[in-house]
Amino acid sequence: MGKVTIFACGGTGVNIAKRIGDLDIDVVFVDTSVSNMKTIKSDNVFLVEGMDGAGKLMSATYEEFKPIVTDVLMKFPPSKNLNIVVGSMSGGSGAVIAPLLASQLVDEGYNTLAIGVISDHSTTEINNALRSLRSYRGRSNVLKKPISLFPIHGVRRSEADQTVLHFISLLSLLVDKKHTAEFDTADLRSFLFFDRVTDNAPTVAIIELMSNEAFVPEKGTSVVGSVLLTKDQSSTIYPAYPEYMGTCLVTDPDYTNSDIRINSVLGKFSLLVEHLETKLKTQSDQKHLNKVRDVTVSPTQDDGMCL
Ligand SMILES: Nc1nc2c(ncn2[C@@H]2O[C@H](COP(=O)(O)OP(=O)(O)OP(=O)(O)O)[C@@H](O)[C@H]2O)c(=O)[nH]1
Ligand SMILES: [Mg+2]
Repeated sequence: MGKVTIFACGGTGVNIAKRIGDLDIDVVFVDTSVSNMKTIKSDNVFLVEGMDGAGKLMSATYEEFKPIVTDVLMKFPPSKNLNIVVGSMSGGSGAVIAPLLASQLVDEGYNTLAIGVISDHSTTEINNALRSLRSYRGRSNVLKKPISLFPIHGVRRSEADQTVLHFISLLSLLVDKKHTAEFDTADLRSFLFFDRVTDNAPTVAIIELMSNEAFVPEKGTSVVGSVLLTKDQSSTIYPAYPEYMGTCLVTDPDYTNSDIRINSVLGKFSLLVEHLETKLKTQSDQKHLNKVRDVTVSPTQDDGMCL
């Protein structure tokens, strides 16, 4: 087993994870679609039987996948260091598989981070994203465990994919003992399971990346944890100060990034949900205003045919 295991869920998860070439990352592909899986040159494939895609209908995936969530983790043992669950939140497969898998991993005590790509090209996509987000929150409530989610939205597909790949490379650096110092698996654990080291109740924390500069958190939000990725031992974090902080010192001479701060933010989840709800309401208001024209027909035949 490598240092990191990625569970790539649904079409988007599979597409993005196929592009990961790092030997220290194990990728497990989980999908409902036979055609998506055909192109994968790996044995780490879990196909949800009895389906051929979900056609963006989340309930279909829920029925089939819920009873077999733990089968995935038995067949493909999770990483002791870090597990990343990635998929679209706007389709019918990844939007269900990812929250079920991520919450199961968290419940079993594994260091886990979910990455969710949100697309908003249609009402269905926004609705699914909201359902998937609420599922993360609902699972966190039921399990009484914190879940860390890195959402990506408002960007084009290629940029979203790039952001996911960049974030995965940063996360794998966090557990890479060869090229870093000072940051242990236990530090990552305290960052993810923030309820153990702070007085905050478990909920869904939103993970964000930023450069190490002073900033003021948005109203209604609070930075519960931060990890500073830096080459410079004397670097320190700029305010806002988090409740928990870890420093990961990058010793790799080829690392060229300037200081990067990974934040875990409480309250931001609500802002994201509100933002998507507003988008949805705008679309439904427009639909209301712009009534679809219809025509009245008088069939001549009993079966509805008009002759
Ligand atoms: N960023 C990104 N977005 C994608 C990609 N493929 C599809 N999408 C978008 O994500 C949404 C969900 O698509 P998929 O990820 O294929 O959905 P799924 O999870 O496989 O679910 P179903 O196809 O309904 O079974 C689509 O409506 C697209 O807008 C991809 O490779 N990258
Ligand atoms: Mg699909």
